[in-house]
Amino acid sequence: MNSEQSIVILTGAGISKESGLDTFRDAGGIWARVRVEDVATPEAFAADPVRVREFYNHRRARLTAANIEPNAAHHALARLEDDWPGEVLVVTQNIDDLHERAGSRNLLHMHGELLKARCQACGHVVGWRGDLSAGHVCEACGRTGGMRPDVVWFGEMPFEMERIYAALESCSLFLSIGTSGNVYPAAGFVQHVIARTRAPTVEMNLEPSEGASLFAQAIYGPATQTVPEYVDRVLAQGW
Ligand code: BV8
Repeated sequence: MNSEQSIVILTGAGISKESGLDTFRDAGGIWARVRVEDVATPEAFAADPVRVREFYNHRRARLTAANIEPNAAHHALARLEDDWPGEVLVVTQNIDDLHERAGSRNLLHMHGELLKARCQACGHVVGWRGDLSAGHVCEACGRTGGMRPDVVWFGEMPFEMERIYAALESCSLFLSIGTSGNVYPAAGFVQHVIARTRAPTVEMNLEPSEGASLFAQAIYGPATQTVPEYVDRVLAQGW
């Protein structure tokens, strides 16, 4: 356990499930109700911006509801960042703000953030907690009609990829928590770590992910149980 040992943690929708937010591919998940092609691609937004904004308005209203709070797994990762002597970086696929609200600071939202909006005309990004509509004016360029959720749709380049790959290539431990391993490039991070480091790779999920066979270790169960237990163990004795 030394300050040279950095930890990279990839999280997905499963870490927020016990906070009351839906996952995508579980039974009853988001993609069981709407099609990716209709709400999560640039083409969908061009074809029917009202429908796409509504899809995110509904999720933003859910996320900002009073009863949605970070859970013990989010808090455990924030505690790991505070107490581990080396760097701890959380790379989340999630667009919710539960990691921040739990206290994580060294955090990258590779698929963007639900509580931000971006102007398609000038690229200006602004915090956004209410509904988004075509009538909203960009505070930077004054144009209307171009405000979109600041999230990464299918076919768009995820954010901060250079920083993420640099962190993966120098980590001493890679954890993947609450993700089904269906979406790239995130689903390929474990192979990147294996190809370039000797770091242990650990999957923590409710059930084996698509990439389960690639991980050196697997811990299955609800994140609010498995993640705090694992963090306690790492802080007490390393890995
Ligand atoms: C891109 C938007 C390139 C915001 C999302 C190979 C290489 C590169 C790209 C591709 C490739 N093959 C295919 C592609 C294209 C595509 C892709 O991956 N398609 C898949 C479907 C095959 N990828 C892309 O388009 C990406 N862009 O590659 O660009 C590029 C290159 C040059 C120039 C331009 C572009 C962009 C991908 C991002 C898309 N946006 N979301 C939003 O609406 O949220 S993806 C969406 O899926 C979410 O972000 C989500 O986070 C992500 C992954 O889902 P999961 O988080 O894993 O959620 P899921 O429900 O699937 O799983 C939950 C898991 O939790 C389950 O396993 C469950 O068991 C577990 N669980 C449940 N409860 C609990 C639990 N675990 C613990 N405790 C519990 N209680």
